[in-house]
Amino acid sequence: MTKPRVICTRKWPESVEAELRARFDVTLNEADEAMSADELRLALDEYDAVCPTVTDKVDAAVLANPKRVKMLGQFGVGFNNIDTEAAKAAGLVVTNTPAVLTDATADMALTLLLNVARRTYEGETMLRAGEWTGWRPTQLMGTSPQGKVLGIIGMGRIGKAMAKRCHHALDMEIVFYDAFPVEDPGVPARQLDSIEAVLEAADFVSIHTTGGGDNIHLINAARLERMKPTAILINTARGDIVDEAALTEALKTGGIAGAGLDVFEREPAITAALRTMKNVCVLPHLGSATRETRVAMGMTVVENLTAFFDGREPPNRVV
Ligand code: 8YV
Repeated sequence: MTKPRVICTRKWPESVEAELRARFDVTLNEADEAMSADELRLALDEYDAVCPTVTDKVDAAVLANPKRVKMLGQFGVGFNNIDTEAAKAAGLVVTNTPAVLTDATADMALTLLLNVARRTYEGETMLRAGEWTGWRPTQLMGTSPQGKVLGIIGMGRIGKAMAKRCHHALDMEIVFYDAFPVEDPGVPARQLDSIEAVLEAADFVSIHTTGGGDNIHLINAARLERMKPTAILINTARGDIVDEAALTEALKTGGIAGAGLDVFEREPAITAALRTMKNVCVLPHLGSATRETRVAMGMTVVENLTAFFDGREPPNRVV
């Protein structure tokens, strides 16, 4: 029996690539260079399954009348790089990799929260530039998270994992917004009935909702104005959830105190303002970047592909 033809758009961890080779007629991306729209279109014509990542824009134009592809096995929990309506219209099944990256992403949100609160990235930059002249009682004073309010936007798996960390490790009070009632937030936490209410109450706001669609610029200028001038915004979800221009303005004018960003509106481009402002810690989309997590994400794609080509329902089908 001929094996299904599968293509990965980027380089994946070696153990996952070995598993893919064993199960499928797979084309890997040794050079790890992003594919162009034309290359993606060609892949949809020549492969049974294409496995994209956040860097592949699988939009309606790319998805117009594909000749061969039956499935898109996204490497990642977020899939706003894929036009799911167009994929559905083309009769494709789309899967993602939830759950396995929950802890890694919450760890990164916590890393950013502490980094911005304690100004560690500023200290490191100063040291690396050879500018440390010695200890002073008032040098790089940050803010203590203990007893402060954490506001979570989007109380799914990652939001709950962040709440758990901040409750247990930092003694923070938790409030959150979610479009749906959340019966069990996992730790003591109050669900508020609007995003505004969370923004007004919080000393730290951490975003854990999906990107794209209605969530584009969910955090806009008007909502940023609701935040305390002492508040810090953390985003490890998707860059398009926050209006970056409005955020930059709020950070420049003291509308809010700081931000920790792992995701950006036009990745990998980052504005000069965000790169240079002292009250912003920027990371290159590292949320799920641990060896263990990336292997688990890859193996989840392998399970989804295997189920699909065995004629079973893939465990993580989103379309
Ligand atoms: C991934 C992520 O590394 O899974 C997600 O949604 O944001 C990241 O952790 C990336 O999206 C891979 O496609």
